[in-house]
Amino acid sequence: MQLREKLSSLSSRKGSRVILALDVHNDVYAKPMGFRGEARRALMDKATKLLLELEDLIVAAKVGLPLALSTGLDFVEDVIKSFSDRLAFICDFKIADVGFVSELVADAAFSVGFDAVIAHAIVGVADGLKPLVDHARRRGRGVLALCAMSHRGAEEILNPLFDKLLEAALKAGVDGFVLPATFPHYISRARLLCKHALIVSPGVGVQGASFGSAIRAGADYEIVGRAIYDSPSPRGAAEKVVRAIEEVT
Ligand code: BMP
Repeated sequence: MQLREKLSSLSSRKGSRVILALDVHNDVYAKPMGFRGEARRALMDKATKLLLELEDLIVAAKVGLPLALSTGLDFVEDVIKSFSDRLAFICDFKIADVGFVSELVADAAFSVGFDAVIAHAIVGVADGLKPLVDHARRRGRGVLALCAMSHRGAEEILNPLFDKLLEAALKAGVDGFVLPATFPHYISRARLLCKHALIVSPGVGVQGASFGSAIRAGADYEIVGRAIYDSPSPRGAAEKVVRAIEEVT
């Protein structure tokens, strides 16, 4: 099933629009080599327990470099295999390279079972996003394009290019956009320009935007990391996000 349909079917089934950013970490590489195995196992345990605890409250897990580098992709593949009927998996390596290399990275992600990869739209269409999107399509997977970011520095260089980035992403034929809850006007504008686009949005919770605010601005899903996994009660925190989103929908 394509990412969009998978997310939407899981969302209707669970009554949730939450994507968990699974950035759990424990400084594996700061430890001497002989102790890394133990640290790695502890981290794998933590990630697996979180997904077990939250699987009915979230529609997807977004896995980025912090977890993938610490545990390796074999572990990620095992996790995807165990949960793929209940969760979508989005690979967030923020690919930003020439098409050939982007395809190599995406290939690794797709081979371990990810439904989609996130790529920077800043690389442009020709020999950048386009071959990546074509490649993903051939493998039946998706590409989400990052067209604006959530941190303050994004407003210095990247976000002022938003219209061009969105246009490039559309031209390349991506499946959707990653847009910041902290600057919701980008979400509203994308929704206005592309009524049916898939929009996922980080920046709620620890980064300052309120839960539900990205959905109110026009996003389909909110990406939440620390506010859930760093909470003393991840389940309680996730329930709070789900409720806040319900209130605005
Ligand atoms: P948190 O809720 O802990 O702030 O996590 C947000 C997640 O969204 C992180 O995985 C981060 O890499 C990602 N993200 C972001 O915060 N801003 C962006 O503009 C794009 C992102 O992918």
